Amino acid sequence: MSDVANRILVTGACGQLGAELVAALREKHGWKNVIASDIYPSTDLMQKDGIYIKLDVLNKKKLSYTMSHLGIKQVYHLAAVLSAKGEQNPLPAWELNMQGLVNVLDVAREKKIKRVFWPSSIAVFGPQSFRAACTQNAVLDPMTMYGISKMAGEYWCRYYYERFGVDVRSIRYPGLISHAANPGGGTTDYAVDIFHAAVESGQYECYLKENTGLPMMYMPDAIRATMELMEISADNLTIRTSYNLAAINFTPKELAAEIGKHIPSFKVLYTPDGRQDIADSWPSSIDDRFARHEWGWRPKFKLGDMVSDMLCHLRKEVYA
Ligand code: AKB
Repeated sequence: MSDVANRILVTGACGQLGAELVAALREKHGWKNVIASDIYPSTDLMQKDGIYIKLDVLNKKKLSYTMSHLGIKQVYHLAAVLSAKGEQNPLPAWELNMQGLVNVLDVAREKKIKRVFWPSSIAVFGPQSFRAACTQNAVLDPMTMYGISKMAGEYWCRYYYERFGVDVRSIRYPGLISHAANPGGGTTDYAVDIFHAAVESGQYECYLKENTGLPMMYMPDAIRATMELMEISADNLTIRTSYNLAAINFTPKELAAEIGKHIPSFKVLYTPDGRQDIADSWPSSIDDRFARHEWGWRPKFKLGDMVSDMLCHLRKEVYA
């Protein structure tokens, strides 16, 4: 495949998933072929390993021009507002999450883009879905604007695939944990914040109750899953809404205990806030058998591996 045939655009590249996905895609496809974009002005940091452009996905004209001008063949459309932030301002969250996706899908149709990736979330589930081992085809019952936009987005993706043949692929991510980039505005963010607090101050005030179990995943697994899904032949795939994906399930108490094995004096105080209601509406674990059967998905990181690796990286940064 020529360089141009591989040219990729990543929207929302400055977010938690984007920052690491851009690096992994550049490693695989070459720095010239992966264009990072977000709404922020360019900085040296964003440009240091490749091309960065300021791009608002709500500006369809500029999106369309960018795709033609740069010869884009694949898009990873990550720009979105997450669950907790979306509840503070539901209408702008709907606008970005929904219109942004529709713009990307429609430009992909016009420009005959080869493949599109779009992240969905466990937030599509809710009180009427299964609480444990929530299945692929469980009822979708989102309680947040973020979840509503992800549910609607899944059907937009399937519509563009069925109606126009746009090869769009999607994963319902659980909470993502990473040492390289911070999440912003999610309900599962505590599972990242807790590590920074453990290393920096030895104590953490958690906004969820200690026994709130949620599905989570370490970023290297999430990146690998994303790239595996985008590389598999379309013939293997039967789900054109979004694939359930699972790795590790734990409560704040279990995570704190695992961190305590490395930092015995670590203390956590539990003071639940509005995010508790969101967490309570989500499943505590996910059944991902379709991803396993259709594209061979297997997570590598268990709770203990993830905690050791996170602490090792964060300690290096703090004591560098
Ligand atoms: C959030 O908490 O909003 C996200 C998600 C589960 O999609 N991390």
